[in-house]
Formats: sequence, C-alpha cells, structure tokens
Amino acid sequence: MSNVPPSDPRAEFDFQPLIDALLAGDHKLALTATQVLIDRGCSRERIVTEGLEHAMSRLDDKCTVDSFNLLEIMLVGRAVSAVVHVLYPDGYAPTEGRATFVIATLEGDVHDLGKNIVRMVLVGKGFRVVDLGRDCPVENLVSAAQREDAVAVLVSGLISPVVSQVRKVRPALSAAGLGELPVVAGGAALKQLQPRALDVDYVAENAFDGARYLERLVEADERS
Ligand code: B12
Repeated sequence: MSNVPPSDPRAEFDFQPLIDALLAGDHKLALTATQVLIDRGCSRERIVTEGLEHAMSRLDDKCTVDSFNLLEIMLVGRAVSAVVHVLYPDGYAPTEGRATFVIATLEGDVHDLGKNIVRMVLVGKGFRVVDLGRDCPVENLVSAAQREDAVAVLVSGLISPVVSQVRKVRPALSAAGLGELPVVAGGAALKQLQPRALDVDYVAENAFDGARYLERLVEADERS
C-alpha cells in the first residue's frame, strides 16, 4: 500500500488477491479479499472495474465458441455475484426512485453479470430499475418501457450476434410512439461500436460511465 490516503482516487490498492480468488472460483476467499479492500477505503467503482471486470477479462480463452469450460466459468460467475451482493446489498437503495429505467440483455444473449452490476449501481443511486432479465425479446423491452413510464431504455450485449437485436430497439420504440426515448448500450460486444452504428444515444464504457450519463440526462430533464 502507498502512503496516499485511501479516499484519494489515486490511492493504490492490491486487487490481485481478489482477482486470484475470483479466478479460482472461490467465493469465500473473494469475499474476504473484497472486505480487505473496503476496510482500506477502496471505492465500489474501483472494486468493480479493477477487480471484477479485470478477472472476467482473463477468462476469455475459457469461453470462446471453440473452447468452453462451463463449470469453471459458472464458479467464477458465482463468486462475482457474491461480491456484487456485498457491494450493493438488498435494501441498499430506496424503493421509490426518482426516475425509472428498463434494462435487459436482448434475445439470443444469456450473459447477465454486467447487466446486474449496472442495475445495482443505478439502484444504489436512487433510481428505479425494471430488469427484464436476459434473452429478452425487443417487443418485451418496448412494452415494459411504455408500461413503466421509463425515461431511458438500457441494453447490455456480450456476443456479436446480439448487435442486430440492438439495432431493432429504436425502430420498435418509434413504432410504439416512444421514438424520443434515449437508448443506452453497454457490454463487451457493444462498446466496440459507435452509437450511430447501433442506432442508440450512448455507448457506455462501463456501468459507472453509463450511470453518470443517465444522471446527467435525468438532471437535464428535471430542469426543463
Ligand atoms: C462469464 C461469461 C459467460 C457465462 C455468462 C454467465 C452470466 N450469467 O453472465 C456463460 C458461461 C453462460 C457464457 C456463455 C457463452 N459465452 Co461467454 N463469456 C463470459 C466472459 C468470460 C465474461 C463476461 C462477463 O460477465 N464479464 C464481466 C462483466 C462485469 O463485464 P461486462 O458484461 O462487460 O459488464 C460491464 C460493462 O461492460 C458494463 N455494462 C454491461 N452491460 C451494460 C449495459 C449498460 C446499459 C451499461 C450502461 C453498461 C453495461 O457494466 C459492467 C460493469 O462495468 C466473456 C469474456 C469477456 N471478456 O467479456 C465471455 C464472452 C462474452 N462469451 C463468449 C461466447 C462465445 C459465449 C458462448 C457463445 C460460448 C458457447 N460456446 O456457447 C456462450 C453464449 C451463449 C449465448 N447465447 O449467450 C464470447 C463472445 C464473443 C463474441 N464477440 O460474440 C466472449 C467475449 C469470450 C470470447 N473471448 O470469445 N459466457
């Protein structure tokens, strides 16, 4: 550890014990390592981006179309979910939020760890988030946006084939009379693309970047 005070965003933390525990799929050890980071003053944001995301990116070669180690990846996924639960426990946020978002991983894509983090970060900021889960048809996303009076629609995408689903969101919203509703995308397969290529308003680098964009959006809406 450096001498920089822990509250300083430049403070140095050792994320390796957390990354190693996650990659070993050892959720108990991962929780211990997370607690050490929290006790030393590390922010949730850095635990997610420098711990969880970093560990998951190292799993690339175990989860390709050719090679696929389901058990190992699921154990890591369970450890990630356990850490997320500690960072954002149930009841962490008010039930009545200041604005509502709907979020989903679209049809054909079953990845949901990133989406779940986005939901918890937004709930933690006091927003109401309606989570439609994974493998969600575009029609369900649009009808939920209408029913819940959402102020933005959020989509998460981890596999390339889901890009074509994302491109259907805006036309489907327009057909339902919600063409002005902002659409925000995120996740490994989508963040490589420009908003225009996906026909969305914003492509987030990570959950926190997306949350900052949405906060600015809601604040501008509240002022007008
Ligand atoms: C874990 C994992 C799985 C798990 C998923 C478990 C789960 N419940 O999610 C399982 C084992 C089920 C799985 C399955 C498959 N997987 Co997989 N998987 C991964 C892996 C290793 C990690 C993904 C992850 O959870 N990352 C951690 C999270 C926290 O990161 P994230 O999702 O990016 O989210 C962060 C940000 O992007 C952001 N974010 C995410 N969404 C959104 C949305 C909004 C609105 C905002 C604001 C922000 C935001 O917030 C998060 C926190 O900051 C990736 C490799 C990788 N590097 O991504 C491959 C990967 C995504 N999988 C891949 C593949 C090929 C598959 C399979 C097709 C394999 C197969 N042979 O069947 C299947 C998919 C089946 C399907 N139809 O969906 C490929 C996709 C390649 C491609 N471009 O298409 C990858 C990239 C691996 C690779 N290098 O080839 N997988």
